[in-house]
Amino acid sequence: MTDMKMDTRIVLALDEIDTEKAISITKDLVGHIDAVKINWPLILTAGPDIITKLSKLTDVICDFKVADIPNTVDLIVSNTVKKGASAVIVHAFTGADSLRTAVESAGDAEIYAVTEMSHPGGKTFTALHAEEMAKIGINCGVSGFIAPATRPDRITVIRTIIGDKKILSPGVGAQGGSATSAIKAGADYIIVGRSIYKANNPKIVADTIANEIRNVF
Ligand code: NUP
Repeated sequence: MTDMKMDTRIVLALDEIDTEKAISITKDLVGHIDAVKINWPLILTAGPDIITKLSKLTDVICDFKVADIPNTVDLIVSNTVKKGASAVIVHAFTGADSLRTAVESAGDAEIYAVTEMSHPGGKTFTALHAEEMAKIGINCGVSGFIAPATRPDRITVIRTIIGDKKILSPGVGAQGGSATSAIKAGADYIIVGRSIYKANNPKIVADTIANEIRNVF
């Protein structure tokens, strides 16, 4: 993949499950976001060909949080990339063999590994091992990491471990995190879902967040 755009630094979490709406929101937001991230809800309603459709409009990150043995990881990642995904999100707790397989199977596409999840439950297990997961991700050659905008101090910790690899931070808006705090803490991109796709005017919300981010630099 050619490197993902870094213009607005917004990745839209497109968990809208009405297929037509999902496509029209994406069309409307091209130029106002850098990529869309899709997750199981939209795949389950629209079918996996939605990856290909959306990939004609923008970069598509498939948030499949793959967590499996290497053979299954290979089957999932390679077929997701074949459909047109630019990047796939995987869990890191599966260990080095599964992570390495994800990176190899992705080819030119990118793999982003989850360090610590953004919801309160993310503190129970993932937060305790986030630094180790970041280190193992680096050793296995992942391109970036998912770290929580809801706990910006944790983004800063992950940044010290991963150097200039990417950090994408979910949890802005609906989960209470702020775009400015996440970017200031060291995130490269913020991932925003409901606050944008459920808004009456998604473009205005996206542009407001993009301006907020521009003011940080
Ligand atoms: O730790 C994570 N937190 C999180 O919210 C890892 C994720 N991948 N996500 C995803 O980001 C979540 O599944 C959803 O698709 C998006 C956040 O959406 P929203 O809370 O902005 O609506």
